[in-house]
Amino acid sequence: MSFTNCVLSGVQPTGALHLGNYLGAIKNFVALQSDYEQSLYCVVDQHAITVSQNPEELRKNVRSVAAAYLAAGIDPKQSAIFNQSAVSAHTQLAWVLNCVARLGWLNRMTQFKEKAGKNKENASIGLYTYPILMAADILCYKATHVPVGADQKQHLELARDIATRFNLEHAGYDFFPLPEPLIGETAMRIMSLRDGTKKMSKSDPSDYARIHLTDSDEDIIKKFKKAKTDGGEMPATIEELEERPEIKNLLTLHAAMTNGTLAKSLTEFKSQNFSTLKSTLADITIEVVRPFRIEMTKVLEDTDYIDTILQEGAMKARAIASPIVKDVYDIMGFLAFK
Ligand code: AQP
Repeated sequence: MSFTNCVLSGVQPTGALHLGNYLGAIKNFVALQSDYEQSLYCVVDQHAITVSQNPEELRKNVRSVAAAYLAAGIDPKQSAIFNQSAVSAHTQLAWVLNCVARLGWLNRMTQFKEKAGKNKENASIGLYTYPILMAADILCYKATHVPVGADQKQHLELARDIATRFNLEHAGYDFFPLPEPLIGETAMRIMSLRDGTKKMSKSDPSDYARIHLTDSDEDIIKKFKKAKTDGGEMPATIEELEERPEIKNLLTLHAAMTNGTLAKSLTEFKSQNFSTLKSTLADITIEVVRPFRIEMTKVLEDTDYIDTILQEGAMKARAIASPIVKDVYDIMGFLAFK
């Protein structure tokens, strides 16, 4: 079973989700689910273990991401919601793709360099080969479209390179479609509230760097009050924003949450001071986060319900991926016995 158009994406269960995850990815997941023949939203628990995880925390975080999907409005009847490790096709295909991809391609991945930092020798091999597993996540469903934040664009390009090489050198025809990234224009990269040059991230040690999707109204107000700005005046032009990363980030957040543009937000706040921008942002964010928080708290009370959704999602996903992986194995020359 394959589809003319199929959307797939995933979120790592590595901690409490933040506004960057929502505006850069999950918000689009909801909008896209009715536009595609099939939509698959995965909790990528196997990606999570590329860095050390506490098993109890991991189990909790998997349910928490599933609850976030549901709270955001992903409909489990329309979309498959599942955890990656429950569908063995991902890792089965990943091995084949490991042998298709070239070392030079992987060496160019900037996220590994950022995440491994100076201690590269001590990083897990999983962290290095993560983009291959990500290619398998997409290709094992022959997914055609992948909504992601800008940080994942390079990995998507790698998935396309791997698919192209497999098609040319192994299948001899367009077996895999080349997946298209769907990157929102405004919220493609939300930055830390403490440092406008760093991505807003779950693993940032400072809670003040991000707004969690479960933050209380008071926390949101406090975090925006403390958000870093610079000593200057509000910039007058978009060009000036390039040298002012913290202000650009606050205006980007405003644009993303009001469904506007950076230029429109800049015009609105051009003659205002930073504290007006921050308090307006806090009010808007509260309106976005509050309903989400209420719904997520409700969903999380019923873990049996979440587990049922994940099990049913995995069954749907397996039914799509198993025949595709079977075909790949056949193309590679593996003998299959009943
Ligand atoms: N700051 C961001 N701005 C826009 N989009 C973002 N995404 C993540 N951060 C931002 C998008 O959210 C989706 C899920 O991301 P992920 O959890 O799978 O991995 P990540 O990109 O590594 O996110 P984090 O928060 O930085 O997690 P940690 O700290 O665990 O590495 C992706 O589509 C991503 O683009």
